[in-house]
Order: sequence, then structure tokens, then C-alpha cells
Amino acid sequence: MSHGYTVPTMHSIQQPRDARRVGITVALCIFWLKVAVPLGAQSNPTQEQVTDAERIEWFKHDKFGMFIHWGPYSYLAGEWKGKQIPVGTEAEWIMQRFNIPAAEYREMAHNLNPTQFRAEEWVNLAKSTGMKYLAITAKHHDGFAMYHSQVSKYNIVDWTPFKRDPVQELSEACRKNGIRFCVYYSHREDWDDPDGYGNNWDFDRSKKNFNRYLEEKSKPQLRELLSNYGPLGLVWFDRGMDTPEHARQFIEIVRQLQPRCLINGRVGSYGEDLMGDYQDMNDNGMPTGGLQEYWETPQTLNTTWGYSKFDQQWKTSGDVIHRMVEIIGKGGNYLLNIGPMADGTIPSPSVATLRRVGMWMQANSESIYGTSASPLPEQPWGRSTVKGDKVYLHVFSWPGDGSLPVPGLKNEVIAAHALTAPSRKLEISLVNGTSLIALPAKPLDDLDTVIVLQLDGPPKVDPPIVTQGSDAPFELDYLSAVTTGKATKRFNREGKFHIAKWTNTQDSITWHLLVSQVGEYQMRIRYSARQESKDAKFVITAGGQSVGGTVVPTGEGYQYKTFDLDTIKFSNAGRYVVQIKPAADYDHNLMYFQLLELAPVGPRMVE
Ligand code: H79
Repeated sequence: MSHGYTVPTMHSIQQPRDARRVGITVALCIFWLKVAVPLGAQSNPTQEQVTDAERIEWFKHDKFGMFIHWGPYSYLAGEWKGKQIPVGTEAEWIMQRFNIPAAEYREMAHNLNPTQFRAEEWVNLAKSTGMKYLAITAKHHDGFAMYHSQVSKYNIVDWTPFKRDPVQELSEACRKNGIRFCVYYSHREDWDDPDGYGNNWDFDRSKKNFNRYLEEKSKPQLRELLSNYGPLGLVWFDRGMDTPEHARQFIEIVRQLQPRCLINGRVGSYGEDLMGDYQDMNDNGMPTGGLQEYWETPQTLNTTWGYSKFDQQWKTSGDVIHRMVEIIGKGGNYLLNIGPMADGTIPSPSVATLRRVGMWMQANSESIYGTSASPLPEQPWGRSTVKGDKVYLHVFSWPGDGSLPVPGLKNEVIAAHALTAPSRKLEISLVNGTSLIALPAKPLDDLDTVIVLQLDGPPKVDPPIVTQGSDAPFELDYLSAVTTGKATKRFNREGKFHIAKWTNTQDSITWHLLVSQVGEYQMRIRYSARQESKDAKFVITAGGQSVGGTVVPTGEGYQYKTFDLDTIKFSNAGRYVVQIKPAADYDHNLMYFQLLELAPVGPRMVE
């Protein structure tokens, strides 16, 4: 292995930049488009047909996965020439944060030599934690391949003394142990490639030929990963893509080579339409609930993805279990990251935490796998998950009086028991519509004791009723809204929530209000809207009144603004229904709705 810096092989075989830009790029584009079976790819002769629902079935069942961030940045461990990545930010971004020249970073990468790496041990840790899928950074933004790539010598086999392929070893260990093997691939960002996104300190942004990067590195490497490591559970893309068209090309490659492989939403441009099979929340994003497309949230165990020797801000096992239940109880998947050290050792606090989570999972995983979002709201004592006619109550804080209140369930509760003590039936009483479960004196697990409720059918609850504080406005947000038609609760690129996809009069959003202050209310609406929505009309109905409005574009992306509307009057105290819908049928989204506020105006009476 040469330790002197050599021009990257991939680049060195290429002609001078100018020639490369014109001729070779075009030729290669055509080559890839026509041949499309590079580098030992197995084509998909049967062209197996898989429906979207079939493809995502395992993912919705399995819920919990292991994310692994591992690369040359792990060797730096958050430090470059005495400068530190501040704790709380991502150590795998070190090359970008300190504008490390690609040539120096490449030199450094020769040092990666994970002699302590044992694929079987990593996979066993995932398995014993109850994780069902495992996704490793095959290439992060720094451009270094953690597998044996033929596309670029800048990979762990050809570039380091290690000379082994960890992606290969992990894929085999996963298969042996029944874990779905998945890869993370940063398809847009590449700080090593002169034409990739992100490195503007070495490479002149205006001279970049992004298409060359896509055709000569990103797509060929993706094809390698899909061709050489057996069936993949999913490809986890990151940072989005510059255009939907480019994103579609990546989707097409995955579909063609592995029709069963899932694609996460970050393959796309974070635009209006979901691209790929499911949405990823923001990094470390916590859900507020109510989302209507399937989603996952990637999360760290401390505050970095790649290993940092400085970051000791570890989540506890309790944090992890509570987050997991919160996420799964709101309808998503939990992808929890470890950042192994450069030598292949997993930091011991991570291992200790995961072991405790694994103990809990061993006894309680019935309340996790195969469950779905719970219609029960958050409770002061914990959260819940649902499977068929069962509700799993996850009790994080044990009630002092030994009585667990479960308000709002419209079903009959037939029986109750702790998940780990099924033979001991718990008494159930009903007081003013609230079921009270008589608990044992002490929790059976300090972190989360699961109580199973057997119901007379799938759980049913009334739609939430929005109440008002004295003089405070009603806040009608996406979460308490009931949607019909195509109106969909989603999150945007910045992780902000809104309602989108409503185009015609059948697509409405509705709230139930309990009015206690009689009188006039000023309505204010908060939304973001694209130019296409200019002058679209909407109508708000409440208490027999009807108020119209016209959409005003708010600029590119998601710039939420608040607009005053007319007033409405609630003449009597009591229940009201408020609804918003498009006033006509459009061929575009009405608006990205966030909030309707009803603020009391003038003198009024409290009844
Ligand atoms: O792989 C992990 C992150 O590196 C990656 N996604 C997860 C799964 C990621 N890609 N982009 N981002 C995260 C957005 C990150 C922005 C930041 Fe920064 C990096 C904030 C702090 C460091 C950029 C550089 C903005 C400030 C400095």
C-alpha cells in the first residue's frame, strides 16, 4: 500500500478535465443507459413484480433497526490537527467542518485498519438488542467506500492495510442470523469527487459536472452494492437529490436490480410527493403523531453519528426504550445508530445500553413487533402500542395509588395483565368513561412495564375535542384535525408538520371544538403555498357560517405565514365542528396548512 499521496486512480485514468467533460461523459452516459448491467450485476430476468404494500410489509412489522456510521472519520474521532468537533454536532462531518483538503483526507484514510472488527459480534449485538435490520454506511459524504468497489480505488480494500470488505462480512453475518442487511449510500454528496456535491473548498463549484459524478461514481457504486451483497432490505439514501428526475433514476436502478429492496424518502428532493417507499424524519426527529405516510426516524445514541472521542452524552437505556415506544406508538420505525471506533470496537457505553434494551425486548417485544400506531393520546404515565384487539400500555412512571387510568377508550376492556405475568389477571373498573386498571404494587420493569388490555375489538376513541383556555385562542392544528379524501398529514424537509395533498372539494380537514366563551372570533390561518396555488379558493365552515379565503403564495420551499381572515361567531356554548376544504377542484395542492387560530375578539360572555 502506497502511503505517498497519489492522484486518485479513478481520476488518473481519465483524460484532462476538458476532454472528459465533453466526450467521455456523454459516452459513459450512453453506455450506462444502454448496458446497465455493470460489474458483475445479476440482472433481474424474471422482472419480479412486487407491490408497494408487499415490499414494505417486513419493515412495518420489524420496527427497530441498527444504523452504523463507520468510515475514515471514525479514525479522526472528532479531532483534526488539534481542533475539535464540538460535542453536539456530527463528527462524520469533520472533513467539511474543517475544510480538510481532499488530498490530506485521502492520506489520512490510509490509516484505517479495523483489526478488532468482527462482523458476527456486531450482528449479534443488533440481534440481542431486538433489532431486525442493520444499515451500514457503504459510502458517507466523505466519498470513501467501506466496501470493495471497482469504481474507485478509494475504498477500504484497495486503500487500507485492512484489505477486507466489511460490507461483505456484515452481509453474510446478517444473513446467517436472520437480520435484514441494508446499506446507507450518500448518493449526492461527495467531498472527494471534484464533481460531487459539498466540497467547494477544493473544487470550484461553477466548474462541477454533477452528471459526471452521478454517471461515473454514484450510480455505478449503487449498482455494485445491489449486485454483489445478496438481497438488501433497503438502501438508505441521504441529503436528497437535486432534481426529481435524478432521484427517479436512482429509484429505477434499485427497482431494476432488486425489486424487493426498500428505498427511503431521502432519495428524492424532499418535495411535495414522497419518492421512495417511506419517509425519514429529520435526523433525531421525534414524531408528534398522526402522520399518514409510513416513516422512520434515524437517531443517535449520543449526539454524533460517526465516532467522537469527546462525546459522552449518552442516552440511557430508559431513554432508548421510551423513545422506541413513543416512535412505534405513533406509527413509525426506530433506526438507532452506533458509531464504532476506527479499530472496529463498539464504544462500551453503547454496548451496555443496548444490552439492557435487549433484556427488555426479550421479555416485551410482543408489544413492539407487528404493532401499529395507537389511537390513544399520550398519557401522563406513558404511551401505548396496538395489535389487533390488544392495546399495550407502556407504563414509564408507576402510579403511586396503584390505579392506572385509561381515558377515552370506547371499547369494553375484557381483561388486563402485565405482559410478563400473563396468569395474574388485573382488575378493571370503569369510572366516568375512564377504565381503571389495578396494578401490582411495584413495576415489573423499572423502565417500562407493559400492561396488555384485551378489548372487544380494535381500539376506538372519539376524535379529539379541542378546548379553550380563558381568553386564549383555539389552536386548530394538523394533529387534532381529522382528514378526509387526499388531505394528508406530512412533514417537510425541515421536519415541520403540515397538511398537504388536498386538491378538491372532497379533501377536507375537520376539528371538533368545545366552545365555552360565546362571541366573535377572529380567524387566522397559517400556511405555506407555492406559486401554483395563487388565487386558489378555500372555504371554512363553522356553526352554520361559511367564510371564504384566497391562497397567497408565500415563496419557494416552505415559508409558513399567518393571514387574517374574517371573523365568525359562536352564539352558544357547546360542541362545534370546524372544517376547511378547497372551494373548487384544482390540479395542485391547495396549501401546506399548519394552523387555524380562532381568537376571541371584543366583549364576550363566559357561560
Ligand atoms: O449520516 C448522518 C448525518 O451525517 C447525515 N444524516 C445522518 C443520518 C446528515 N447529512 N446532512 N445532515 C446530516 C445535515 C447536517 C448538517 C450539519 Fe453541519 C452538520 C449540522 C452540523 C454539522 C453543516 C455543517 C451545517 C453546519 C455544519
